[in-house]
Amino acid sequence: NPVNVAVVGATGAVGEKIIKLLENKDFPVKELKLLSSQRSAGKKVFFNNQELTVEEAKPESFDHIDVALFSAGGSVSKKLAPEAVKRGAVVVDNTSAYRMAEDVPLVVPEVNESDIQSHNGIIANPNCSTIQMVAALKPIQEAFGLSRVIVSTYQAVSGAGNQANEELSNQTKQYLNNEEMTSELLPVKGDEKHYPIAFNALPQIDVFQDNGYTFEEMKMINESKKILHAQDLAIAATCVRLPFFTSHAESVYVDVEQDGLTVEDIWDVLKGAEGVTLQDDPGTQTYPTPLSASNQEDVFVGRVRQDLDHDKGFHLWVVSDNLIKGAAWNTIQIAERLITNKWL
Ligand code: 11C
Repeated sequence: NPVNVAVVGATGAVGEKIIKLLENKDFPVKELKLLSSQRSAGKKVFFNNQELTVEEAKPESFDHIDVALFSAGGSVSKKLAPEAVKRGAVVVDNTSAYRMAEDVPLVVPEVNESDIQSHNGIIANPNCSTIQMVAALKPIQEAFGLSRVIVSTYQAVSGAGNQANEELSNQTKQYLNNEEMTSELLPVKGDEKHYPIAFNALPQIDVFQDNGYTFEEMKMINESKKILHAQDLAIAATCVRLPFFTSHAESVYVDVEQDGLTVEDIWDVLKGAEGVTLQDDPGTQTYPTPLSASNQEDVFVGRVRQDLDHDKGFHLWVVSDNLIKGAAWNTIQIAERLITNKWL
């Protein structure tokens, strides 16, 4: 049965993708309500050839809403998600506001779909760099066991939003015109220092924590353990921003528990995994890149190699569109499964 859907953050980088996917995937929408901050209210957006006006998100906006998809930042979710739940909606939240809360399932449907059913009104969508990594890790964990993961990321600028994309465009032009680059946003809006991203690499995504890791790195660590139901998994992350617009890439090292495996064994389980596409053939220079993965729904894996010094160690290259599988598509998948499994 069609449901009433609200999109909160409808004019943001992720909100725009969510609206496109609701349309392209024939999601069973009875009525669609587009919500935003006061600043963006009044904007017009087309949905199924119908012009809709974006409204300012308020508690009353959620009256009669069945499913509310939030991606307007943590503070908006903290304030309004409980209001939506109070009014009978189920919230799929794309921010970090509720991810680590014990009574909130954190879900990548290909990995832990059944966790959805224990929701109390809110289901959290993981961080983009976490989603693609656990999608690739799950089939390996299930088949062979996992004891350790070390990941280094190569992340797209769009993870920091539309304004960050503009900053990269402007700085690129400035650099090529021999002008001084203006840096006002990256690595983190509101942090003390800003560095150019164009022609650069920034080893800081989100703010530093007391332990010397960034919040993005700790998100990858803590969220992965929760999604994989693996509190004892040893896992470390280094997150780096690079100057391209879309799709995150990750170099992932894993230690498996089972002895005697080969690259073919890892290939076999990845080939059969839902939502994962293996693109791995050194002979034909076949591997995924941020450009080839952009605008696709899957998580792409290539460059699978056995560690040269450690038989149980394997290296993988994992790439996916950070705004699609990393955000909008994962959100829509959660909402779809809420409906098809009657878990609303
Ligand atoms: C980035 N991963 O690339 C971040 C964006 O917790 O949902 C996603 C932030 C989040 O900057």
